Amino acid sequence: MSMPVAYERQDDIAVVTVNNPPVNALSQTVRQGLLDALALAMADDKAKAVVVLGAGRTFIAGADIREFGKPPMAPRLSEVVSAYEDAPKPVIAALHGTALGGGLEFALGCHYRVAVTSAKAGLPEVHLGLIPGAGGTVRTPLLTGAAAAIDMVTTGRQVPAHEAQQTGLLDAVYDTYTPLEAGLQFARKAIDENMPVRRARDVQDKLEADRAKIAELRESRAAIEKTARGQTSPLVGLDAVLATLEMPFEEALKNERTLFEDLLKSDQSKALIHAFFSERQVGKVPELETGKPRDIAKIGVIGGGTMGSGISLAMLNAGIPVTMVERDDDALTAGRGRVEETLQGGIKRGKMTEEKMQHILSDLFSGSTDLADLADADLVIEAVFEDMDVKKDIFARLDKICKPGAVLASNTSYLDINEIAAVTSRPEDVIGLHFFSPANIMRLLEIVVADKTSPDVTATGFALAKRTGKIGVRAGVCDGFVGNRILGRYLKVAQMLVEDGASPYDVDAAVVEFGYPMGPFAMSDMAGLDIGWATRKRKATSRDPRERYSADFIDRVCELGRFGQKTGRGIYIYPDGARRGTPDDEVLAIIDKVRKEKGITARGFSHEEIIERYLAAMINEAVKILDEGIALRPLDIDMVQLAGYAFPRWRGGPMKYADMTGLDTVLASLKKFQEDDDYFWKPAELLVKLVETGQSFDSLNKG
Ligand code: T1G
Repeated sequence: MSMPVAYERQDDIAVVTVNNPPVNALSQTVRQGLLDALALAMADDKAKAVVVLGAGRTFIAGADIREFGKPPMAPRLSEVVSAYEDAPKPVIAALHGTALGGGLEFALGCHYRVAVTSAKAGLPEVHLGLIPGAGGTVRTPLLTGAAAAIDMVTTGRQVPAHEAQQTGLLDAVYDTYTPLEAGLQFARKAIDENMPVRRARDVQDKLEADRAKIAELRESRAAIEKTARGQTSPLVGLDAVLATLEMPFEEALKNERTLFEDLLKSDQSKALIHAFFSERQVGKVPELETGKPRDIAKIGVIGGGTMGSGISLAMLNAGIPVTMVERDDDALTAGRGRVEETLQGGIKRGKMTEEKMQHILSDLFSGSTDLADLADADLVIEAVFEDMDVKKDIFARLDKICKPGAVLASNTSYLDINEIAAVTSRPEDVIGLHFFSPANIMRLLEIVVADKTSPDVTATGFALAKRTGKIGVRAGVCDGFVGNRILGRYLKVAQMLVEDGASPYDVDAAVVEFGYPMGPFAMSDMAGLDIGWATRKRKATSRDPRERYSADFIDRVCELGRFGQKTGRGIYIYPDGARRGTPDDEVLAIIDKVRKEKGITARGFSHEEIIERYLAAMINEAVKILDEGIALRPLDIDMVQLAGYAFPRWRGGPMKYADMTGLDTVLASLKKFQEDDDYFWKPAELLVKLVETGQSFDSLNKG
């Protein structure tokens, strides 16, 4: 294996290259290599300046996250940063790709920072439940001012090179150079102009101005806390930057290190690091060992409604040509209109340009009212009404129209893909691609692998997910696949809690307190109560008589034509089209009436018990899904919940949460609730086995 850090000299400039694919993470060998290279540069009398850069696709993208949780290994990154900062010769960091976390902190220890235009710089430690631990919260504000530093540390966003130059983080940005050329160019300038060794720690001009407005800077705390929704690292990051304004440099570094090490031990950080690696692990499925993704150059989307237009946009935004097929011209015009309206919205929000919108509408998007126009599509995604007969008819027609090898996908959210595949002569080419609304925004894509789906087609689904920036999660065929099946269980718990005495508004409040953006009833009002109502009616005949029915109060609300936000009233009232509902006494009266009819004596529920029941039901159903092979690993279920159902990321997902709570504790809760309702709360067999054998969900992830 080549050395992770190479040293050479080009004329009178030392060049230090970090080569630790794939992202030049600061592993122990890289840290040591950097110190060794610095020693060579300092001992080399012919070297008048030093350039440090990354090989491959990016500058250093951070500390090696895989080292976290293991005993620290010398040298510490902070030692490496200080060694470069104290070097007597000018050191220039030449950035490209994404200079992130410890990578940017290393660059801040260099005396100058230059970048190519496409480079980005960021401090994403906050997304791992951490803060920068090697001077990022101390050196950044000295260079950029506190406000820009607070933004970087608390949001973790990647700052484009030109913006980073404007804030003072970078000293020069080069449009046409390679990273090496950029570094050598600036080093030449530094030598010829005898530029000083300028340490970030000595830059004081912005510090005084910031000290004068520290009270104003503190005011950002409330907004950061609101956005954090229970995550602590953004607030700790704010405190660390503010401490820089009030402490001597060395003391501020020590303060940052203490805060960092506390966070590193926190459950939130362990959960967020789990989420980080799970997001990358979830795309590694057995079918990829043999399956080869098919080329997707043209996609057909059948249906231009909310889902069809959203799916079309997800593909168009990734630069993939789409032919939208609708039943008639009016529907097609409406579908195209939805696409254009969303693109216009993107322009208003500064996320899209007029030029790109025109390119999409003129060059990539086309419409038709004839399925035959999909004859040359490489992939067809059906997104029509959730009716099995309608879907079967479409797939039977596609079977005759589409070219051999075309992938035929349904966006159904619960119907049986095997049944759909069976009407075609090519079941191996049929798959479920379950998008989540809005499909151009939501990252989750459930890739539903039917019995006969070929590995190539599954691999094509995962390649499409990556190409469109989505998180593809493998699911087997069952009612609701992974996400909606679990959703059904915790919605039912919410209903039972209300029948037994809790108010829907209190259930929602407890769930929001847990870290969700909204509770189950506000969410149902937003989606439309009529959807759940139709599902309950669809399942009425097949419902097991042992199953408690606890949705009467919602059915009564629906019978009044109150379907939620879209009708101005549901579980909440939405005066004047407000998006945030207010409690409705009439709903509480309906609930009381149902309780009396059912002879239920209402009792109080603490937020703690609401969450205990809510999570126990979610975890229990998830274990069954795992045991049935519908989901591959516990981390797959975590990713479904994190990417598609707003489970708070700093809790890692329901399976990580269960591991941290203790599977024995979860089992004890289920057994306690089982006394009142054996059918609903019976613990999953696999959960019992895991507790008996002392295993965790994490152990299954590794397996
Ligand atoms: N450490 C270890 N492995 C990493 C890694 C890291 N920092 N970053 C990426 N990988 C692995 C990743 O798991 C995957 O592995 C492969 O690299 C490609 O990643 C002291 C303490 C850089 C924007 O948080 O944001 O510095 O699956 O698929 O889409 O203050 O990776 O192939 O086996 O994501 O091109 C701060 C995290 C760390 C950056 C590239 N840095 N990484 O995205 O590739 S904490 C970060 C990313 C820190 C200091 C603190 C992205 C990327 P595998 P990928 P990508």
